[in-house]
Amino acid sequence: MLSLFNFFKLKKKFGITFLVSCLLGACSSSSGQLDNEVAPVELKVGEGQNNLIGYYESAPRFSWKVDKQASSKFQSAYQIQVSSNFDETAEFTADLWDSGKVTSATNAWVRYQGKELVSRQKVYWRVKTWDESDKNSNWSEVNHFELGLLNQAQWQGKWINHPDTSLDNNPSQAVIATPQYLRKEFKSDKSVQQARLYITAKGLFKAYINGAMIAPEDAMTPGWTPYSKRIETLTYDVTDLVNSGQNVLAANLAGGWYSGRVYKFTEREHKLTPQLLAQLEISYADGTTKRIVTDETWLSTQQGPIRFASIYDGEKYDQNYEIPNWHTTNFNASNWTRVDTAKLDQKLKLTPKRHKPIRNIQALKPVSIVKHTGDTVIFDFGQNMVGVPKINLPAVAGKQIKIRFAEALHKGEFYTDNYRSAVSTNYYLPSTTGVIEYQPTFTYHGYRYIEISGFDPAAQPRTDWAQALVQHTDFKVSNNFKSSAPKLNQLASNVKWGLKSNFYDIPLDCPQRDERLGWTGDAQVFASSSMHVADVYAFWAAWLESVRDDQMTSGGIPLYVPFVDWINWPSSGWGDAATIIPWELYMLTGDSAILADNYEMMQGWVKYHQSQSKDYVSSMKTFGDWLQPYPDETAKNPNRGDTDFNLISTAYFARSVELTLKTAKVLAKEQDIEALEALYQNVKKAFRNNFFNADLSVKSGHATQTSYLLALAFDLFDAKDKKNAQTRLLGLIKDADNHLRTGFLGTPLLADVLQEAGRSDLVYELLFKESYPSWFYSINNGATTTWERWNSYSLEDGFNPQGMNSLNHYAYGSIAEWFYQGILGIKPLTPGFSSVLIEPQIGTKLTTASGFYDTPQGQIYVSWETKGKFLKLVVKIPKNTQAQLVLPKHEASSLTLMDTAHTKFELDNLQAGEYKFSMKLTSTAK
Ligand code: RAM
Repeated sequence: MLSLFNFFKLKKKFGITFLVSCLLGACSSSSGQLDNEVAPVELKVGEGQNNLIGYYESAPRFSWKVDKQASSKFQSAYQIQVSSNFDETAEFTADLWDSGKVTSATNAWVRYQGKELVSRQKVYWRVKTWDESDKNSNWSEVNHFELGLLNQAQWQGKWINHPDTSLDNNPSQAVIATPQYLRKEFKSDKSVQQARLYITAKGLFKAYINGAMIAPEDAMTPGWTPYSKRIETLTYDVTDLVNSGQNVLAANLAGGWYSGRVYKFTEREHKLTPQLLAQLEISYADGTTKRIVTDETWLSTQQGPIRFASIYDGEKYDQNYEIPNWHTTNFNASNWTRVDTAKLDQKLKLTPKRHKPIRNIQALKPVSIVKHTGDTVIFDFGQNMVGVPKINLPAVAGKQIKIRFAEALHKGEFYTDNYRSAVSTNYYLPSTTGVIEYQPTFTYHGYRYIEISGFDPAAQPRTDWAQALVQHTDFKVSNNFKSSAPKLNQLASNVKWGLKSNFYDIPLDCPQRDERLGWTGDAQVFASSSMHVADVYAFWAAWLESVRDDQMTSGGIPLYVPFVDWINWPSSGWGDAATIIPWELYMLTGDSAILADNYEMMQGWVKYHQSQSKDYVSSMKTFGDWLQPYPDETAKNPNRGDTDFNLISTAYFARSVELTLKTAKVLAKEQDIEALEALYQNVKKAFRNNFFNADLSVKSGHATQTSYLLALAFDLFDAKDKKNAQTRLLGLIKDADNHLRTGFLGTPLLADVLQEAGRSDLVYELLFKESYPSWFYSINNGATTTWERWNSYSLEDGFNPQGMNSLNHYAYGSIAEWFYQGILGIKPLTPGFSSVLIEPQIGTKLTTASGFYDTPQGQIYVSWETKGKFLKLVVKIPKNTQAQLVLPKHEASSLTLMDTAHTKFELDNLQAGEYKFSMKLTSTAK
């Protein structure tokens, strides 16, 4: 048999590949014949959507995958065809675009180049590919999407609201905070072919046609964008809801983020008028159309059962105010009031929602009843999470039911201090005695426990009285990491719950207290980890559009986006989200559109950095290494940690310039490259000389782990200084008894920097530390999510007395990236993982680890198991991917692949297939 080594030496890319893989036992075709019947699969548009209506992009990007079943390994060409109609029985006609055969291995983010697509347009597309031997596949199945209303010009209606809430009528804040009920009757006599509802609100809406709630699982639509600049619109297929004859289009409307308390952080007031905008378009079989829009003919009332709604404070529901059938034709609305209207503001962009809305994703049952006294009961859901409760329990007429929330109990007591001023309480006033069912509509809560009081005291509480409807932006969360260590698995779960809890239309810092804002720093440190755990590319791309909307003319990026008037100065490490997130998304997806869309913002942020610096040293204001443990308590604001602020700001200045430079190169912005390159070198030099002495000791302030982590992670020292910097960092960790001493900015850098220094063993040690400050410390104290502080809570001492103390903050979940890129060792070598490095970090703390990462080409799977010094490793590579495998140090003679002994491997060109290795390690911990 030819040795594997010789096969790999044959560098001719295609042709030989198939043979090599068969030898490795990984080929799928037993006959050795290439099977080209298999068509491309998983067709997606934009950032990963399929078969959707209300799409936002007029020049979409197309992505697909080579099917696992295909016997080929690589794609060598593709052809995309796009049509304006589709009939399964007829030939596919590519009347919009036919790319023709394009020689390219690219299988993702291919930009549409056909005829202009317009609002409402239906688009059908399919793709076929050619493999390494130029054999073509079948055509894929046809995927379709339909565009939403792309701009204001297509909106015929007006904003409407109950007149009492119009600012001209000087409404009280209570009036503004009272949800509105809106309705419009209309006739539809002909046979309906299709009906679409385009709808949005300044505030939050829930829509109905003929009494049927549209998309009952959607929550808090349209979501949160910088409302004065851009509001997202939803498109619903309501074809089946329109009746022949009389119909009613109706909606509830509340202030939400638009006019609720979030608007003015420090004030409770509801100050702006919530308004609805809707357009129902019915197409009839005879080719005619009908349009129902929000206008002065709509009727309204504020005398409905939802008496009050606020994101922070909760909802009040009064059954006495229920209006049976208000959203059906079986209703007399003669005492309702005509709405006020307002014309569309041409400067306000109305754009189709870019990603799926928040939805009720799962329902949790209480795991126990913690306490029951009289008419009060506390349920424990066993998991800190976000959403609304759904209650079903016996009530007594006139006796108010109160529902409170808490993230934790302390010594059996319900703890709400850390919600600060957020009242986060729901009230339900029953009008009749009997079982009531209720779930709030226009608020949400971050909690693990609920306390319900005021139920029928004669009844014995049961766990089926309450469910927790878990809400987050609808995306897939993967179950993709497992190890032999239960606490590590718990940490992986905590990170996921932290993500689910705070990816609530936008990335929030926390979901429970009177804050819940899109803090840019938190987002910056967690974005990459989140991409490993969930399908959140669309989520991030959409939020970045809001960041662009909110960028200041100075180039400054607000501390949180959407911006609300509270703290108004840009911070280094926070505003750098503008450069770091686009770049990281690009590395993980390979989609250069995310760079093109954000390049101007990146440049603006670099300019802002420049404006805050002198001689390339930045003195931009900063929150510093936020919440670093054991800070110098004598400092002005110990929450900002001990690392020199200018050191931090200059390090981020360099980082942002570097990423903008890299982006300029990818986008071939030749005119910018030279200046950015020069700027980068100057900032780097200034960083080295201003903050570090010749021997690399820190010049001023404290020498912290983070000062060296920033320098090493951002590659700000010359090669000759690197070793010394690593030694100093290791020394500081040792001085801390091998504990981390890092806050929000330093923590996400730890694992990579230590791995690069050859000290993955130390990453494991930090990861497995049980004592404060560490991840497992929180788990030992009952954490089911990641906390804001390393010491937010302890079983013994209870809550950290600091006011700012959330038990559901995702920032420290940034460590999760290392589960995939370190423990499993899956790292992109090229943007989008078409070329990938697999270098698992085997550690003695674990005996098994397994998981996967979903790349645009398919799933990369790694699993390993140690028994003493023996290691078994399984690697699965998807199609159209080339992997470079770096094995841990092992005895050469012990190595087997597919149970066959081999002495020599060249593993830098593994291609699609499954590979099983075993070996005897020379040392078990790297
Ligand atoms: C807190 C937020 C956030 C952090 C800022 C600096 O109020 O919760 O996590 O980024 O402060």
